[in-house]
Amino acid sequence: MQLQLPRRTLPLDAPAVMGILNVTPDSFSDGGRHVDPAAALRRAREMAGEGARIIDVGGESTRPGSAPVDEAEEIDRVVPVIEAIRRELDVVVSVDTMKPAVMRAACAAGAELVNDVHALRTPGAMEAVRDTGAAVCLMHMQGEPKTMQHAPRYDDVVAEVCAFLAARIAACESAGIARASICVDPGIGFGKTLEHNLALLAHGEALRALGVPLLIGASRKSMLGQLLGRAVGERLPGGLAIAAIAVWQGAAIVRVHDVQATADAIRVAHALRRARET
Ligand code: 7PJ
Repeated sequence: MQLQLPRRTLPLDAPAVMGILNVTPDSFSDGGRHVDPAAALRRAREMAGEGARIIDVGGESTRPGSAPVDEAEEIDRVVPVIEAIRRELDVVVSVDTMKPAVMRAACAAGAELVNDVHALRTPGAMEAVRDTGAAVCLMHMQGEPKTMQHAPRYDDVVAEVCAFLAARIAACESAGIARASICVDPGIGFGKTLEHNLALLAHGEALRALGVPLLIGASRKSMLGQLLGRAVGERLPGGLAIAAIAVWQGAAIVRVHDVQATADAIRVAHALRRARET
């Protein structure tokens, strides 16, 4: 298994860690409203050293209830950080954005993967990815970030998420995006109750059957708070359990804050899976 990037491929025979790099003023502030690219680069360096093969740079929070960020502002936040990472580190940079203009600017700066929680449904997003040749992660979300947790509802969450992702893969292929450049994500916490999240995580095989690499992101998320009664900073053991079980079910990429611990956990899960297959 691999993911086709613009001028190279990302091998995924062994699962990859995608390290989260939020470049929002509340994460890497220089004290004011601005993001400090040097501080973000230090964090990227640290994650690469801990084994992240992908660094996911995001300039707009998509957490439940968060407000949108202006397009020019988002570009100003992510582009200098992407350029700095590409200059120095041998990692794949992905850009976590829903906006076509940000996708284009980020890819021009060196991003090779577009991570879109909106699955390229924003007008112009599909064309932006096709034109840049970037790979894409299509994520499922019910509703929009501001209101998605109000009353999530499904008849069969696994079947509905699989059908949505299959339709988005088909739409991308029709628009000229190669299937080899597509990965998918059920969107843990995006318009889902705890029960919905658990059903999706327990049915990784159904998602794998879509036939493209599977990405799972559950790091520090509220489902762990609900299950464990733990604050955000105390959710690593729970997150490691999810990462290991996701890889056991065939996930190719796990998106996390805690890179070193996750890299160890998924190496063990992957070794066990290999042992079972041979
Ligand atoms: C995800 C994401 C996820 C993908 C966020 C957070 C919320 N992108 N961006 N999958 N989550 N592909 O990290 O808590 O689960 S932002």
